[in-house]
Amino acid sequence: MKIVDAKVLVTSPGRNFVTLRLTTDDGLTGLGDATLNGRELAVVSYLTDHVVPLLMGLDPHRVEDTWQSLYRGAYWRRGPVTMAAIAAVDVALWDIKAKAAGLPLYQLLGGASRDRVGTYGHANGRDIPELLDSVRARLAEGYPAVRVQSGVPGLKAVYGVSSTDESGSPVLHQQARPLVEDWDTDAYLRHMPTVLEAVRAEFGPELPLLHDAHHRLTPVQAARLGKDLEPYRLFWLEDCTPAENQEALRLVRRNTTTPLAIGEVFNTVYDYQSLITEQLIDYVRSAVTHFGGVTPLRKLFDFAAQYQIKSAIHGPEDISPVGMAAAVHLDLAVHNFGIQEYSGHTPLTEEVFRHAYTFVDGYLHPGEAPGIGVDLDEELAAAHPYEAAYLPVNRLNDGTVHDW
Ligand code: CS2
Ligand code: MG
Repeated sequence: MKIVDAKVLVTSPGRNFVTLRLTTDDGLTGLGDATLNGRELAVVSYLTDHVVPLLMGLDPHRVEDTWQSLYRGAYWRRGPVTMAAIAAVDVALWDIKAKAAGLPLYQLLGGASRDRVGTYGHANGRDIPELLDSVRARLAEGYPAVRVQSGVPGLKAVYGVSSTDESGSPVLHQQARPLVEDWDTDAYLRHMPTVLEAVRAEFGPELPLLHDAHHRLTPVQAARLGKDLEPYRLFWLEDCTPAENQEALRLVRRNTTTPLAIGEVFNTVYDYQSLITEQLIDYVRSAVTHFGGVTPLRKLFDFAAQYQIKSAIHGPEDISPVGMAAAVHLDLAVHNFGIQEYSGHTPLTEEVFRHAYTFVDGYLHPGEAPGIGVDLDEELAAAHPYEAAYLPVNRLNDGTVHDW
């Protein structure tokens, strides 16, 4: 079997998604997600200008060899653009291999290690009452665990909570120019314990609760937050410090027993090396889409398993259903699965990407379709072309840029 065609498709059914489609001389097709939110076209160019020409004529069964030749052969290694491009090729090749075998991908990854994949959903509120309503809504949808994000008194915008315009209507985070949001770490640190107190008082001790600090704290601030939240027994505190400084986590870990999750912006195992070997974290958060695909993410999970660290694949709306499908196959197969983030997609996105994975009573299953189980409606995709979009930036009240 040979690869005879490769196309990079960009569509925006509400938000931008980049998809690689490979076709073989046997007429099999494979899809891979290459979406890098806010920097999509850089990956499109990396793929079309530099990778697609190398794929023509390759044997699609050589997944590991293709991965190594794209990673090592570029000489310039790592980084989100490179690794999103390699991820798309890797997932498309796994899709083809599994289709050729007539099996769903999880069967090639060792088969199911569980019957269904547990998820968490997002609850957001501008204030505590709105957050409690949002938690209630997620529970009604069946989510077994909930991430809680709340507005902070005195701040107009907070991560996870839509900014509103003067009329109170939500302003979408995706903007043709970056939206500028405000941030105050002290106000946030004072407010968060009261948020968790209220959520626990309303929903009791058993509901698994998560919280995302979105890289905004210094090590000592993160240690303080972890300590202050200990009474509320979080499932995890996510991205408490800017994730690129691995040493920061030593200070946090020494000072709190709140479990820690990190890694949605990481793109290789090297970003995790000391976090894993020094047991500074409890969950690894990378997405198939940003980590170079199923091949390296499986290796990361096996490495993490030696230290009792579990998987928790990043699953926001900006991972396409193609990336989500690959994640759910991996979730079902690996032994050290922890939890899967799942935000779902808009109905239009679900029409563009028809998928075999299901979400029932808060649990995902990849389905039994051969491959990853996703079909892309190219005509509908083409009717919703790329739209320029940026993530917001944060500024402190004196105008200084802060991590968003
Ligand atoms: C996130 C994301 O899901 C998460 O935990 O932190 O929503 C993140 O902000 C986006 O993926 C950025 O594109
Ligand atoms: Mg996050």
